[in-house]
Amino acid sequence: MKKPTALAAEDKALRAAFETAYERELAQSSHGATPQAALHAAAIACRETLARRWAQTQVEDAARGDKAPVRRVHYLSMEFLMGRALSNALAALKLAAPLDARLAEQGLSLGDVLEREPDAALGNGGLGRLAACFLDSFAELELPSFGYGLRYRYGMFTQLIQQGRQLEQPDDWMRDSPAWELPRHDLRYAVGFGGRVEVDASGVRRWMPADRIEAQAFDFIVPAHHSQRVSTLRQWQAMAAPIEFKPFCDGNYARAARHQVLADALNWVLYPDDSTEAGRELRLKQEAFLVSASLQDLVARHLREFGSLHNLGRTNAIHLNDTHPALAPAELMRLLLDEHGLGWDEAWKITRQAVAYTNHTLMPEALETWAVRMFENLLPRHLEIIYEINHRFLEELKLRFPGDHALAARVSLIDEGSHGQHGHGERRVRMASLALVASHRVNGVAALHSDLMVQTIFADYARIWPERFHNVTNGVTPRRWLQQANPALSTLLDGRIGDGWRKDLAELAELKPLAADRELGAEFLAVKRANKERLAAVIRRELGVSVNVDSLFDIQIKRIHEYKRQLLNLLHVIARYQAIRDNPGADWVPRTVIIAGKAASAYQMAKSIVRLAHDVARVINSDPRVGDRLKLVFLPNYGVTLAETIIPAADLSEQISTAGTEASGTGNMKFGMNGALTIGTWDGANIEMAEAMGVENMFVFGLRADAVARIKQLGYDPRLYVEENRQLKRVIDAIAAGVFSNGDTERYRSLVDSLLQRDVYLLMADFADYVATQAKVDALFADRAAWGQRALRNIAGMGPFSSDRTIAEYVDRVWSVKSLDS
Ligand code: NBG
Repeated sequence: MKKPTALAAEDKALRAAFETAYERELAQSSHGATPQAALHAAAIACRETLARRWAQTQVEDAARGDKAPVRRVHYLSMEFLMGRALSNALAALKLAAPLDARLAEQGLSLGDVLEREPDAALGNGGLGRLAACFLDSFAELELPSFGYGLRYRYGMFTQLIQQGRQLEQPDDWMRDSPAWELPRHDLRYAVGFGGRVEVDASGVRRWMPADRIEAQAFDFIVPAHHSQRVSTLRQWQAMAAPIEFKPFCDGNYARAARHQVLADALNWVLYPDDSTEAGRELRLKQEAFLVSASLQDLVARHLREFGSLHNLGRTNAIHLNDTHPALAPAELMRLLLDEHGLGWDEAWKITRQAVAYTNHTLMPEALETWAVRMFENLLPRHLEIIYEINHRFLEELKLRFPGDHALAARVSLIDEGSHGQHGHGERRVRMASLALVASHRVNGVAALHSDLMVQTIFADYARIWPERFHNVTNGVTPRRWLQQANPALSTLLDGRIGDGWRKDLAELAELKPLAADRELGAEFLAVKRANKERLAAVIRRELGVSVNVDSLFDIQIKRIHEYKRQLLNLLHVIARYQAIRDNPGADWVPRTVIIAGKAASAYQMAKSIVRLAHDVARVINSDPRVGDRLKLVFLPNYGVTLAETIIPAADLSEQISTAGTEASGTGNMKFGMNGALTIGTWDGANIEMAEAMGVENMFVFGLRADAVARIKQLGYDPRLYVEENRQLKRVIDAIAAGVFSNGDTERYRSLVDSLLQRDVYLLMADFADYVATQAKVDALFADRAAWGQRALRNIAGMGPFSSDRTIAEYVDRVWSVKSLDS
């Protein structure tokens, strides 16, 4: 802890920095400044302190030497979904109150200023947001670390809704973003593409790339909240070689600017999907660019600190966030062999010590593979190295499993193309296999997912190296998702159990004996109601729909995907709508169903679900017979910032994926710690949440993963469920008959057909139990005190779901030096 005088001094320094930011960087007086200018000035002022803390952190980390028990972590991720930065910085630096006061003198409000900051949405969903939560915990746990990513010019697309349909627009987030980053002009590395491999007289192989693009580092600093430590997000920017002068003089500008275009493309866009061939090549280039620049940076730092590479694997961890950066082991081998002259065995030993891999989904299409042909064109030396790794791996396998050619074909780093999802007889490099072969540890992100991972997609590898596989359940940072998103609840908690939970979330357990306290229950419900009012105002502003804040706020927010079953949610809404119309006089518990999420631009079924949500909403919300007994709203352009408003206002959290499909979920945790009850399947981290809070405190429904597998094996016929259930049949018939599409019976034909004929995610099988469980939700909600008590029990059980606990486990099981010897 700092002494109060030191704090006051820093505080004063920051106020002064705020003033000088106006003068020197914005060249204006603070008098009459706009909220936009104040945002920039505040960011610059914070950045000054953050930069000082960054330098100090590096000094401390470098002083640890090579006897430190924990290695420096290099977290490689194609995605970081950071959201806004100012409110987090102000909270960490304890500057919100002074800045608020200072802004008031200018006639500005802090809230207004914060609202101007665009989200840094450099990620698609859970995987990217997890990486951002991890950076927060890296700082909080004082872990020597670097997050490495790409500095995308355009983030996750902006979702517009036009006549109920999703339209994608570029997300030009940098335009109004304040200057958080520190450009590192001295940190530049050349990354090669294409060309050929030459062998010199002594047999040394050397890659002669056709193109070289420079990567320059831009650092974004993430502060700890309980110390002066920071963590770093280092993002790479491709810098073009100078224009080609000759073509320029000849008037051939396109030719002269060739390098510029090549470099720019690398940073253009975060891929929402990889469904086009052109996109795939660029995507592989982006991955190679991230991996190469990051590892060159690591090696350079290591040599600066130790002068030799032999201890690189014992002092550095390289963590692969899913398969996207799986090229890393090949690139590290290349650097060690070709650039630094190590022999194969030593280089491989170092690589295996350093690399670890987290898998984030069982969806087989997410395991990237690249056509050998494309690989050869872009990364010929890496392909050679991958062949050699594979050769040695398969030789070893022959000794252990003699004669098992089928096993060898299945686990080989090269898919020979005779079968497999891409077919066409084309040979492909299996990136997940490369990650598995090269890693000393591999983990899934929740207990069920880690089990299924070794039983299904990685079963062969788990048989070869059972000791490599383990589980680390996800978590989220309570600083952003509870403290900042829900200040009123945080204050309430502080008053009852002290503020230690902000550092150690396990302290939430102290709430358990207080859960039955009626006064606390009432105060909790009052906080919830105020948060619902805030969300209701957003809904009114965005959609012009008024919702009843005393209705049950039933919320599903996440990427739109068939396995997440937003469609099951809609089927329940339609069933409820039909029941209300049948019997408007019954004692309905009023509900507001809120959905938000983006569909991948090429994912037609997901887009159709978005459209159905809008069609159903239009019909229900304008039906006078329904009134506020039921409303459905779809909030556009879901992202981190919108989530920060939605989650604290939730009564009910929908976590309804088909059991065995959602690797973990992290939204489920954010809702739980904000006192929403969960209706969920026995899937992902829902299971561990239920166990932590007591399963009687969650609304669990649906088939379990083993039953899902069994039904599929026996031959699942969704039509049987529809024929048997009149309520379900009526819902499906209404969609098919065009009740929600102005009589258009074509609009949802393929959606209905897919439900009736395949229903891959078993909506029909789970519908009845889902609806019955929703009735239990209604019954509890009608008893306000009982609901409040249940919500408090949920919060009390959320202690284990802090990303601080997750990172402590990674340190213990993966990143500590001792993990190398076990
Ligand atoms: C997602 C899973 C989630 C999980 C996050 C973080 C991908 C590929 N996977 O269930 O779908 O919570 O990763 O681990 O985004």
